[in-house]
Amino acid sequence: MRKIDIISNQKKAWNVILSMHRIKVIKGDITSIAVDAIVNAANSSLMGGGGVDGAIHRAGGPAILEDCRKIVAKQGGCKTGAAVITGAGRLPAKYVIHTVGPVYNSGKGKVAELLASCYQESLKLAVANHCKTIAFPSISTGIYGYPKAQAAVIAMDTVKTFLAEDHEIEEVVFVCFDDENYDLLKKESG
Ligand code: AR6
Repeated sequence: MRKIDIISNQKKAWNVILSMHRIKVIKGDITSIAVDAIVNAANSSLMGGGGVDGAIHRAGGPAILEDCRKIVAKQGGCKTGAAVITGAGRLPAKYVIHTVGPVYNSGKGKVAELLASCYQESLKLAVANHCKTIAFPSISTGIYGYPKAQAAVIAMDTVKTFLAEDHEIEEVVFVCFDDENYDLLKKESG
């Protein structure tokens, strides 16, 4: 290996270590978190649902659904692995980024890549909208049935890799609703 490649690999490893300090794992309700953007685990209709999606629309009020309707009118919903952004209504956050996780065992596409894409696309949209802080729920690990341990590895690896390349985002918060996700993400964050 050339010396320049060794230095470049060392720099990458160092950036990954530094990115760990910009990641926080907490237990709680994402609707109460005051960050620039919270992420919603939505469905492709963008018309609301159960789980964290229902909680965000209930707490944020009708303004979020109004923004979602405008997006649907323009582009007809949101594909699995993609993300869109709306206002946050009455929530303490400034924006809601709606992403659609894969249904585990749906047989449609590569679920791991689609789940990673949810985190990547949400982070890209946050940067494009000048967000410095962003909070994620554990996408796909509820109604969509993704095994929590596998989802935690994908979530953490994807965020660490993104942060190592990006220097705009100052903090990523994983907001876990249950003990199992909290323990898994805490383990992966170290
Ligand atoms: N704050 C943080 N996390 C939460 C909250 C909350 N208030 N409520 C639930 N969770 P899910 P999915 C956690 O089912 O699996 C909806 O109907 C929950 O414990 O909300 O991606 C959509 O419209 C779990 O770990 O999302 C879709 O149809 C995680 O959030 C479908 O569910 C994700 O669980 C999406 O399913």
